[in-house]
Amino acid sequence: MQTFYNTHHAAHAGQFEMFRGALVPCFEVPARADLVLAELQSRKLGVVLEPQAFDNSTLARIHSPRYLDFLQSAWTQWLALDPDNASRDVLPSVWPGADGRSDLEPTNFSARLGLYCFDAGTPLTAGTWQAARNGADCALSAAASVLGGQRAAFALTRPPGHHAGAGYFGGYCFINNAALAAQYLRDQGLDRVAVLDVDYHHGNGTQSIFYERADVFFASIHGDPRTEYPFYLGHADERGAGTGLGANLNLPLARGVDYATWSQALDTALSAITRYGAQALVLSLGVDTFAQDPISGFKLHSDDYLRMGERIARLGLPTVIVFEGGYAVEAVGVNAANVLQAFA
Ligand code: Q9C
Ligand code: ZN
Repeated sequence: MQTFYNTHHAAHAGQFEMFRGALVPCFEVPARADLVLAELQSRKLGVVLEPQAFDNSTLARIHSPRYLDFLQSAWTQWLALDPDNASRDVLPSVWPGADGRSDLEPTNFSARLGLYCFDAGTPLTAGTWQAARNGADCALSAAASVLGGQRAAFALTRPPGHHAGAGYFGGYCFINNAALAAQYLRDQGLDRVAVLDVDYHHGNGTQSIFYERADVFFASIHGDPRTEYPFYLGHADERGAGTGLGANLNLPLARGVDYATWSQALDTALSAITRYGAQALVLSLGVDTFAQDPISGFKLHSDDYLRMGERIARLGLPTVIVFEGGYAVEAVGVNAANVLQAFA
């Protein structure tokens, strides 16, 4: 399998995220991607490639121009507020809330930051744009590789993407790599594309991007949003809207479930993708379903990722695999590589 590795990922390295009134060290660290790469190389799993460079207009197929402008210039604006900001991460402290206007862009930097970000756990740093932008190239390159006839391709990148919406970041995510890949498959001629999100957290960004569309089916297996992040989206009754009604499938599960229960939801999702008639699959591959994950609540074990990869491969679809979450750093390489190895 071809792996498109983001050689710029470590340019994004947050120091702290807000948790219960304190700044705590980030869970989403550069070592995550390094360890996946090391595991692929030690198993000689396929070939590691540099991505092609795609135009910004490709990103604008998913993200709003004003959001992309903000992301690209945020660090410079942050420094302009105070040169001492060079040593500080950018974290928001004010939001529009449910009744604030989002049609107007405030002039004030902090106000714009809150407009474009939904949590206080996603530090933006000096190299965030560089890392996320190169990650988009990895996802698009993987999609191009699959369109060129490869059975599957892997975008090995961080920061992850599935919590990012058309106009916002959060949940450690800035650019929605899976959505970009799905849109690229559509734009290059496929009529029906499915996104399967197996990260522990609901892919609220991906769901929102495609919610009113019938041409991209979104299925997600995740911790029940009544207790689990991102909380405000991911319920079973969210089935899509307008022409997209029926093209969204959420399979929330209670904390504590193991692979026996989780894999029943996987079978449900895969059957729905088959019934939908997808011509290609984008897999949002988070391995934070692992029993030892420090911020998640499922109980999957390393061997379960082999069964997961094998089962998803049996769908028989050309597949773009995009790396998302997974924070048990020492196991993230083995778990992700198990999915890829069993798939291939
Ligand atoms: N103290 C992904 O897996 N908050 N994002 C967790 C931990 C955010 C996870 C709080 C979790 C986001 C891509
Ligand atoms: Zn996650």
